[in-house]
Formats: sequence, C-alpha cells, structure tokens
Amino acid sequence: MATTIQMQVISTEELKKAVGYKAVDDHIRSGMVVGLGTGSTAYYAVERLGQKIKKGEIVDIVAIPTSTKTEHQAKTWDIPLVTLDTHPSLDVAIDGADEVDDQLNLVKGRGGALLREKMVEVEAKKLVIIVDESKLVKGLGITGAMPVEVTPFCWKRTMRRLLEVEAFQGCQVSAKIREDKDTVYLTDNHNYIIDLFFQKPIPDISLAARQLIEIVGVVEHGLFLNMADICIVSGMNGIRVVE
Ligand code: ABF
Repeated sequence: MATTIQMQVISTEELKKAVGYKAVDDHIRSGMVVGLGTGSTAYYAVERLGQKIKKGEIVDIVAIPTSTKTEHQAKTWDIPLVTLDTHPSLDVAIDGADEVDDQLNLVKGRGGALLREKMVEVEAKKLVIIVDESKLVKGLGITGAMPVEVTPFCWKRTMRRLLEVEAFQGCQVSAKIREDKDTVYLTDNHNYIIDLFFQKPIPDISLAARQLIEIVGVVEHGLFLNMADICIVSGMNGIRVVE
C-alpha cells in the first residue's frame, strides 16, 4: 500500500517572516529605543513593529534605522525615528546577517548597510540576529562576499592593501569593487564597497578584523565579532534560539 509523506514545504520568505516577527514579539516592549536592521529578514521585524504600534500594543517607542531603505519602510508604518546623536544608547537592535558561526560571530553587509548597522548595533544593550538556517556556517567567509566599506579616494590602492592582509594568507582571497548597473555602488554614506572572496575560511577572524580596520582608507568591514547576544534561526524543523 502506498504511503504518502506529508512534506511541509516552507518558503524562505516564510522562514524570514517567522524569525522577524518572533524577534519583535519576544524582545521589543513599550518605551524602548530600538535599532532596525536592513535586509529582507529585518524587513519583517520592521513590519511586525509597525503592526504592533498601529494596534497600540507597543507605545512610546523610538527607532534608529540602519539604512535609508529601512528608514523609508519605517516611515510607511509611522514608526517614530530618532538618531544616535539624540539617543546614543539602545535597548535592543534586531538585524539579519549573511553568515553566523557557532560563536555568533557574523558576516554582514552584503546588503550594503554595514557601516550604519555596526554603528547602531555596537550601541545596543542587546543585539538580536534573525536568520534562516541557510546562514549558519562552520567558518566565516566562504558562502559569498565579505564586504569592506572604503573611501572612494584611491580605492584601487586600498584594494591592493586588502589583498595583502596577513590574516588572509592561505585563504586564496580575491577582491571586487561592488557595482550597481554598470556603475560603482555608492553606500548611504557615499563610500564604495570592496567585496572580498575567500576559497578557504578565515582562520583567525579577530586578527583579520584588527588588520582590516588598520588599513587607512578602510571605513568599516563586515566582520561583526562578539556583538550578537541572541540568534533566532528558522528552518524546516521550526524556530530555535541560540544564545
Ligand atoms: C543585513 O542583513 C546585512 O548586513 C546583510 O547583508 C543582510 C542579510 O540580508 P537578508 O536578511 O536579506 O538575507 O543586516
């Protein structure tokens, strides 16, 4: 007799929505100062927050967006927005990530918002990362670009310096200026992004982070180390929280 196994197929969008909504439901309360991340997963956290404000379930909250894209989305929900200048400390920030290792170290920035994300998220008492399970990795740097925001001035000289970073030895690193429709991509801060690609995981990510930021011309990089407090992960078997 044939048996049919009911395979519950959950779309990636549903996985993103599940963690975005859960992060807001579990970690945002009235009266908080909240950092709003950037990307397709963080999009759902902003949506959920907007819904709860609209229903009056959350009041007296202010938010700091990590990109103009998130700022625009927050404004469609009438989420009150402030800046780090007026609100230098945040209760919680919620954001996506491109890669998460088992220590909750992250690669972020493939969405181009790494500088404002890091500036906002280092000031948060609690950083909640929301990902679908495809973002979980053993070693950082091999699923795609590791972005570095650089000044436009003499960026080719900065790219050469990036390729010489000692911590990347043995990783077979390559670099590419990020482009957008045949022109160089400009971040919200009017800088460029050089995407680094590795054939092997970066062995010492702390050393890599230190050596990257020492390069004059580098504004910020996509290694977010020792910042995440909680990671909410969705997958075919449901949602789990990693701390
Ligand atoms: C953002 O989350 C970016 O740093 C990163 O690129 C992005 C991941 O995007 P998505 O949730 O769309 O996969 O914080």
